[in-house]
Amino acid sequence: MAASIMSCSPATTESLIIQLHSIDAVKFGDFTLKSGIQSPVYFDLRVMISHPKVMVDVANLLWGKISSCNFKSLCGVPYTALPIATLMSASHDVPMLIRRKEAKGYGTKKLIEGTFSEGDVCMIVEDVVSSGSSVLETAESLQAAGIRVTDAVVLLNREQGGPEKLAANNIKLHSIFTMNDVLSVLSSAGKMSPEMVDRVTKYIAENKFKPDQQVPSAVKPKVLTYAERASQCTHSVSRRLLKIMEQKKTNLVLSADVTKSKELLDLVDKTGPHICMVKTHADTLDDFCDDFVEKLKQLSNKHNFLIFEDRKFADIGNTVVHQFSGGVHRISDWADVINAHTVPGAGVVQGLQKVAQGKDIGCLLIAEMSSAGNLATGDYTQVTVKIAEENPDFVIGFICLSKLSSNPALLHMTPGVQLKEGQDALGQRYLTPQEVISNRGSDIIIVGRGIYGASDPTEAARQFQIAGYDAYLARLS
Ligand code: 5IU
Repeated sequence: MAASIMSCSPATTESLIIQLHSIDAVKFGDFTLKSGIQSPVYFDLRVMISHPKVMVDVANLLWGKISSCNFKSLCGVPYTALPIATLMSASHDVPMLIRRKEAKGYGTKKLIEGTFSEGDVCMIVEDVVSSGSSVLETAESLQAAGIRVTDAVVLLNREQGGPEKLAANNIKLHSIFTMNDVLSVLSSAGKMSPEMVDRVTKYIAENKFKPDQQVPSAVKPKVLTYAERASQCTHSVSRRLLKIMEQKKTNLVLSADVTKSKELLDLVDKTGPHICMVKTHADTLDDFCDDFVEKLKQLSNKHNFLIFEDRKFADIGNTVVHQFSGGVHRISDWADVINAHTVPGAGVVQGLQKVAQGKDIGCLLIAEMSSAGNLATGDYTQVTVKIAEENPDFVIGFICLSKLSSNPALLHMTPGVQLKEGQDALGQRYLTPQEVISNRGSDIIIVGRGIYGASDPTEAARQFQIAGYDAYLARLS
């Protein structure tokens, strides 16, 4: 493995800053930045691509910063950092990943290009970091594909909250130089007039992020309460659900997976005060009938919860129209919430939405699954999130294992929850309410056997209610 790329004498930070100035990648004068701020200094690191030797020096210095870190691949943030990451990748034989700015169309175009396995660690490479948003966006896309991001490396840290914002998201930022380093090197080398040194010093001091000030809300998003989110929802069903969650202090959905309607109704009546929604599998009931539906609706009024039929529609649009509205179960007559796989593409959502027209029904998309070895990962998950975000009139959220979208109107619901982590004999994997809500940022826990399999289902529901709600309060604080 080469120690550095085709460079006779390795560059130092100082020599690189002088080179960047000489190729006009750092300029002094009067500039208006994208943000509208007037600045006496301007960085245009894109010009590096016309100076291969400078690029090589940049790549070598960046590599020197991260050579002791543990990572499996490199991902350059488009555009300037892409060729730099390529140089680092080729010279050190470390595979590269590319994050597309947007996936055009569904299915074929992936957001992350390259070969990777779930759990691989990827190092992000960037030219300039200001608030840290571009690095974070890249990290979020990689993480949605199952790739871990623990570190990022950047040439210029503008000291405008980037390291703090990334640290708040568990990403350590390594940088080669700051604005102050540029100033001191160029002023010592006589490349700036004394007047310009004063102006730039003042500008840096005024614009520098102060570590004692809180990370600004634009930088560190506030976690919203259920009530605040309810007021931001345009869909009536998510609004209703969030209001119930706030009022009843519960984020617990009971998965009532029993096979007799009387048993289901008894279970729901007992646990009703502790839940915000009941999840049914109408096709597993031996004695499903209209009377059962009527009684379930009465209980939903009595205890104030919604009804979620976990039918998992997964066919072409035309077929799901009939599965949803017809058959023995006529789900569209009684369910408040339904769900769908996105295997068929967006047509499944359009078919279901056609039936739901004029009714108060919200749809959840299955973006991730709790079972071992499932295929709802990576690009599949990302495309599912995109379909959800593009259909706010009908899609109210996801079945998932962690927070996937920052849109406050989209609800994240997680099955596979018990009070202890573990696995059943058929591949179901369990996480705790604390892990799901506090650590992974989901909104709702879905619990089946943990409640109906307990000797006292009412007490078990109460315990899950407390554990789930406490985890939500912990996240708020
Ligand atoms: N369910 C999962 N995992 C999933 C999806 C649905 O467990 O990925 I999509 C359903 C299956 C069952 C309930 O109805 O959630 C979980 O029941 P237990 O808590 O008994 O495992």
